[in-house]
Amino acid sequence: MSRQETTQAGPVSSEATAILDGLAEPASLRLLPESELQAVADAVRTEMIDAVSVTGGHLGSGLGVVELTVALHHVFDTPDDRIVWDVGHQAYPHKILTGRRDRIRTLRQPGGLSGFTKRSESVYDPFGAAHSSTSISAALGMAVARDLDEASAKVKGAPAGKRRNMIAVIGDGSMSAGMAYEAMNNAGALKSRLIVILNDNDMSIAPPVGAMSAYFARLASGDAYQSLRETAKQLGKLLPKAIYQRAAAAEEYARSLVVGSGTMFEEMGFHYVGPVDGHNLDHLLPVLKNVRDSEQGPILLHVVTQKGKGYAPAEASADRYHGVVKFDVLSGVQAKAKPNAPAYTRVFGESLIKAADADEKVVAITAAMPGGTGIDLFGQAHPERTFDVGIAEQHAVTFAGGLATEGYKPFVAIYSTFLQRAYDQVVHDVALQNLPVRFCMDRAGLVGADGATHAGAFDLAYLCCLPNMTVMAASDEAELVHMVATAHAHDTGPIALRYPRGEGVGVDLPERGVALPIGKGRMVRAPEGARVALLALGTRMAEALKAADALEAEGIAVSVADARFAKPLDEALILDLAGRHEVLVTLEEGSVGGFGAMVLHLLAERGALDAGRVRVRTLTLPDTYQDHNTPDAMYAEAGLDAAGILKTVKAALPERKARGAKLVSVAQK
Ligand SMILES: Cc1ncc(C[n+]2csc(CCOP(=O)(O)OP(=O)(O)O)c2C)c(N)n1
Repeated sequence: MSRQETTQAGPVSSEATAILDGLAEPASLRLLPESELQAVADAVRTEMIDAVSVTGGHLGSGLGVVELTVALHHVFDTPDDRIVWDVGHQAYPHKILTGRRDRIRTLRQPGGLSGFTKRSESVYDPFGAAHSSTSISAALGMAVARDLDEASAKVKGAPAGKRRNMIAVIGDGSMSAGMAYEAMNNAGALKSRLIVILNDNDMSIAPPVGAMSAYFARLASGDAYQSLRETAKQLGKLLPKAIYQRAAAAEEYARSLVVGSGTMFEEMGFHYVGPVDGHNLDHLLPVLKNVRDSEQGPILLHVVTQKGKGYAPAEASADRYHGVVKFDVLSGVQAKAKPNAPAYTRVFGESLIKAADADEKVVAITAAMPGGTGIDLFGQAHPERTFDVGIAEQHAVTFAGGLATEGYKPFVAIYSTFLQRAYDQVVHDVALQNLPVRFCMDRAGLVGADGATHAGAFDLAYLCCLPNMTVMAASDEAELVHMVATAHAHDTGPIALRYPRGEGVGVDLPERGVALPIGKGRMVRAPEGARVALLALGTRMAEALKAADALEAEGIAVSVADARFAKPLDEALILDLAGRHEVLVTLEEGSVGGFGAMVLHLLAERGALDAGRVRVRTLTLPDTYQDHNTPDAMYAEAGLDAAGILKTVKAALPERKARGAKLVSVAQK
């Protein structure tokens, strides 16, 4: 079967995966004897590698939890028992086992399965995710809802419902975020029956950082363990007596388990169990059963796994194949396309290095995304001024605020979508105090296969409303170089710059960036007698120029301006455009409530709309969460490609009639 056919036709029904044919739902998996579960795991692994080789996506994380996923669905009664996968990027094996195997080769493809967990996709996904460290909070909410239901049934004398389990599975990287601790703090106090599985593969996207990571490593190395006899005794306290006696007799039980007392988790009110070898089903299964049957309050089960397990190229790679494009299964070689222009991320990283070469006050901060943000490059040049704070965006922002108070020039490089998590820190810790923190938002606008959870859609709306904030968007990679220089020079308050995922447009890069005048845009095209003005913010400029060409070809002259700043606006430029054109269209790679809203606000305030002479249209992303697709298709859906711009302009453009005749729009003709 060719690759193409494989993609269309669903699972390869090879010998290696034949055992999965009879396992459409986890209920069938639960009927299998334990002795067959390793064969199921092997088949899931084969299926997953083959599927991701054609779709691309997250590979290493899923490979590391294959045995854990099989064991969980065998031991727990899903979907009544809830498994909440943190981030959800490791849930491909879970998708294969929960009725989605026939669509697994549509992962991240247009119209296909999401690359994360999604409630609307399956009843086996009780909580949607993609941003990290939410699983313990969500599972605790579910556990408390169950407890309230049970209490209410008791009061009403209704029969007790089914005994249900709530399980959060969270990686060691995701355990670096504050939310995980906020949830554990609450869970320890509530004493609700909740199971947290710490999937410790000693990796985040990059190698994990921080004191917690070192602590997990110490726990896993066994230094903190008690004697096995002591352990068995302590574990017994968690379990109903009969089960304990049975379990205690099992050799693997004693072999694999240690209950730590005095671990940080114990201090927080959790029963700590582990570490357990997450690839050994003989160890995992009895432990999970014991944890399932325990009547005790929150339990933390520490499972040690290997990212990329079972696929040699992944095991051998530095990032354990966290995220991959299509690849050849035999060699593991990825089909990386040759870039035509440098990526924005690289241009940003290199520009920042130059700024830091000349100024020792420049420091760079990333929240667990050194590679994704270009801070890895900066780290090679200036390691002592590079700070990877872990998945901790809130901390990253306030930490930058602290640095700024002492005269440093912090550049916080966080994807637009992840900066959402640190909003109050942006407002309260930085903007309100007018601290010169530089927010560098990679992945601004639509990102494609990662879908709605990762769309950098809202930063313009959530930053432009903040007093003291300056907001810029680069229209090409040369502009980005200048905007890094602008952010460096702007030391009187916070400033944000946004740029998209992927490659630039191929313009020449200046050797050095030059600081731009704050709040000034630029005219890109200013033909005589233009009736239409396109005012673009960011990289929609390329589509604006295409649309302008098409209109010119029809004899409609078009002015094109690059706003550069969403805040402060170039008032003179915008008022001039509104005064001289019949149609003014704003363009942005962002949600409603952003740049277009700022422009409308200005025009309304200045009375520029009062005479009704200019027709203003604001092109933004739609007021929906767009499903994953290629960015081009998503922008077309949003009407933000050249064709969409053309359509908007034509619908708005009044037709020229004889003097005195009523103006009607071209589209109304
Ligand atoms: C709030 C937030 N910040 C950053 C990310 C990007 N991200 C996705 S997975 C990941 C690493 C997660 O590491 P871990 O929890 O250990 O899981 P593993 O991939 O190692 O299985 C990061 C940083 C995210 N999803 N959410």
